[in-house]
Amino acid sequence: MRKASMTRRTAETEISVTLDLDGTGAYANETGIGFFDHMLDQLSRHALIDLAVKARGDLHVDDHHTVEDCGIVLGQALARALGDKKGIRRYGECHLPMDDALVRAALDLSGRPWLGWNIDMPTARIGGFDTELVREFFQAFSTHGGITLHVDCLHGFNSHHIAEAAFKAVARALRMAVEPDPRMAGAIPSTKGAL
Ligand SMILES: [Mn+2]
Repeated sequence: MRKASMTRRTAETEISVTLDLDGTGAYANETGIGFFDHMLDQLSRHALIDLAVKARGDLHVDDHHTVEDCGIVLGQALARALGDKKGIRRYGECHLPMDDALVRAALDLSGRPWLGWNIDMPTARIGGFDTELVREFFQAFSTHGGITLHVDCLHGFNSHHIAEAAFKAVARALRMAVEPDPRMAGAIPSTKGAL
């Protein structure tokens, strides 16, 4: 059962995440930040991971703590649901076009956190959403999920499209990486014998 539920409470945020890696892409994300919910919905739908993120954060300060902490808990939940990673593909990649935007994501469920981030947002905001929080989210997610993650924007001039293409690209790469590989026959996909 590749599922996990996690809750994290600090003075700044209270976040709960429930996910099922073998889901259908059903989602119920309520963070209090409309654009961020829209991005989490994309992550779920295009990774085919069932996902419910519930957050109550200090949005009167700004969205930063809530977005970052959702990345932390989502990463932790992913790592827990993956368990020993037996029989998975481990690597995933995707070139994701969305109108003017073309974003490439490549990832390794290595247990070694790394974020290579090559995205310049043309605007500081998407509606009321601070565009630099997209990177903050993936930094927290890759760190706490133990993911080597590279995300590069190859083209694009619309911030909404670039951000959404980034979430969808990571989602598709994640779908590939967490998928059981029948040829692995339940083995851990590493010559070290552990990931
Ligand atoms: Mn959109």
